[in-house]
Amino acid sequence: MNSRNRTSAALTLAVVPIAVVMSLYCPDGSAAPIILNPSFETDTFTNGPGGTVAQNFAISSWLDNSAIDVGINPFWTSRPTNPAGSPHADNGAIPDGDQVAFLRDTATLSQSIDGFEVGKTYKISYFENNRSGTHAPGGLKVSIDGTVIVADHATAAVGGANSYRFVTSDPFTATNTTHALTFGSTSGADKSVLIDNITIAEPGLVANWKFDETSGQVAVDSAGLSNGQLGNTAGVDTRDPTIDQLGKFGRAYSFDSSQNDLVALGANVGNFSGFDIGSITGWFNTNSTPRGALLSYRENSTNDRLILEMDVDGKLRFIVREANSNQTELKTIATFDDGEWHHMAVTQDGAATTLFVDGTEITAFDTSTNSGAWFDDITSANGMSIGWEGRANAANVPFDGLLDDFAVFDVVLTTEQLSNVINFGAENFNAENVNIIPEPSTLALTTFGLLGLLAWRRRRRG
Ligand SMILES: [Ca+2]
Ligand SMILES: [Ca+2]
Ligand SMILES: [Ca+2]
Repeated sequence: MNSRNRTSAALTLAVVPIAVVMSLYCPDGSAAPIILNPSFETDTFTNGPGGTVAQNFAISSWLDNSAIDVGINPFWTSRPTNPAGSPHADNGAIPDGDQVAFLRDTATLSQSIDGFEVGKTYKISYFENNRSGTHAPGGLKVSIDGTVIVADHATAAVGGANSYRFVTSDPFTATNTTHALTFGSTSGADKSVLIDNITIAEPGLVANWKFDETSGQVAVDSAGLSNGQLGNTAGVDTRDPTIDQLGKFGRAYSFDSSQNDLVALGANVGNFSGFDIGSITGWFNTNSTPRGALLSYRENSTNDRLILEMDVDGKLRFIVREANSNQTELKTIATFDDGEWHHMAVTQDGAATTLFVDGTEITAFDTSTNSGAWFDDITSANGMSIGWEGRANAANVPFDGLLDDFAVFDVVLTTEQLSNVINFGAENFNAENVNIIPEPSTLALTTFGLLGLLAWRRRRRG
């Protein structure tokens, strides 16, 4: 090896440590306040109908204003195998774990939550339902330090084994590091409201599938509640994507179109159905192009859908189709089936859709119908997946290649936020302190300089 070749080898080596150091130095961007016992799973009540201190004891980490009108259902003779009774939570599928909390008449349930960052904006999400029959509808409001963030509203029973309703609060700005979150039932007269699975988040990032798993069957949503399932079943099956692949950030999933690989998200449709603005982002890498869906949100029995896909000609396409008509269809002229990582982003501000590839706004299209349609325009949506389309008349539309760091936002990303998503990952979209990260060029010089010094020493020794 002559000295010129040695130099280029060192330069190639220098690239690898940069990626490693970058991931170590990436700011988290989410100093998260923590809600304790958020799903009411800590305690096991054995006395019915499940009230707190009059029948059992206080709910761990929560304060209430009543010994009997607040509690947990079901109560048990032997948890989790033998519920002795569940008179309050008498309908609906429990959203998370085995138990929910109930509030009756005009009860309150509060927790002082620590870890807020002053000046930063947050929102609360939770699931709600109501006792059935004459006990419905109840009323419920949610407040932070007395300021209402979910207005007083009726809480009808969902009935049967239906899902509880997913509720997201108005955003609020922290004025202290600690704030009191209070749920209050408002209807009185033996109306029981049911709540479960309370989460707190900075508004913006609704779902983030980082595809960093190295085992299991769950594509974890690290930002929200929309965990996905690998393949067609909860067990190992032929449609599971191959996980633990080298990704753009950490690991990635590899999708085999010949097996119709997918991440199934159908159980989470309700977490997206209300959005009329927002953004979708993700990385893809393909060099084999059957027509392949990146993200599909749809009505299974029709062709109505919101979809991001690679078309047969290697061009990226975004469609919102409702009432059997393409409300929006943006298809690039450029092709992206070159076996390289590309970043795609779609934003929707309520009037029009904007498509970005690798951070650059696409302005020239093969097709450019642009109505401003979004998730909420797909009525009766009941299917969702990554890597596969799944609508009624599609020949499967399976994606072939690698996908990484998919995310859905309920805000229109600013130029700076999109830049953060591309450079630091979707979870860091709000990163403000990115300048603490060493500049890649500086790192490259430092690393190259170190390797060059080592090479020089080796040469000296040799
Ligand atoms: Ca629970
Ligand atoms: Ca599976
Ligand atoms: Ca990843």
